[in-house]
Amino acid sequence: MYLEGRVEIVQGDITELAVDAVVNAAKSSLLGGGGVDGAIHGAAGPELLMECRGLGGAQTGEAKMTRGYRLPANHVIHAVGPVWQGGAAGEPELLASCYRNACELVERRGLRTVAFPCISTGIYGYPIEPAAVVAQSTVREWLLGHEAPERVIFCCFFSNDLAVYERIAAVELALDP
Ligand code: AR6
Repeated sequence: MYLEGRVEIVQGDITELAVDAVVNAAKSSLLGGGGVDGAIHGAAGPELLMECRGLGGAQTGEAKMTRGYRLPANHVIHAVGPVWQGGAAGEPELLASCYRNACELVERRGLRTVAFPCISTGIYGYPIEPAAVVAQSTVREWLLGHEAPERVIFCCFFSNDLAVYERIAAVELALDP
């Protein structure tokens, strides 16, 4: 934990977290897929897809919110991460936009807690280390300027991802005011 307990890193299945919003690593159509997207749709039930059909998709870096249906989380924020193309195609900025836009939705909708998966680091191929740096530095910068979210959980599915996140968190902790 760092930033006075506002940032927490856990290992687990994001579909089990009882938070105000879980973030989904979606594709542009916002109509479901594999990975965490498939897990979230599977756990939320078919009503989630019905609501997603009305969203009209999203651009890479954008985020849109739905209800959480059968998830313990009240809402799902569908964020579209970039496909990794080597790192020189604007991927870091697009990935940072996902985290910022999700935090902005949390703030605008008056929510308090949000959990993020490691967006883009599965099927979209973004290497975990640079993705974790973008995730944590972007969220830190947002939290320093805003009261919401009160708490951000980074939910790592794999133990290797957790180890990378913890290592980067140690650097972030050293930056605490
Ligand atoms: N809880 C937490 N994290 C998970 C879970 C889970 N239940 N399942 C997987 N992850 P990915 P992307 C982690 O591939 O790379 C979909 O088809 C996984 O280990 O889900 O952004 C979409 O529709 C990895 O760390 O998303 C898009 O087409 C992270 O979630 C595309 O995949 C993200 O991996 C998006 O690819």
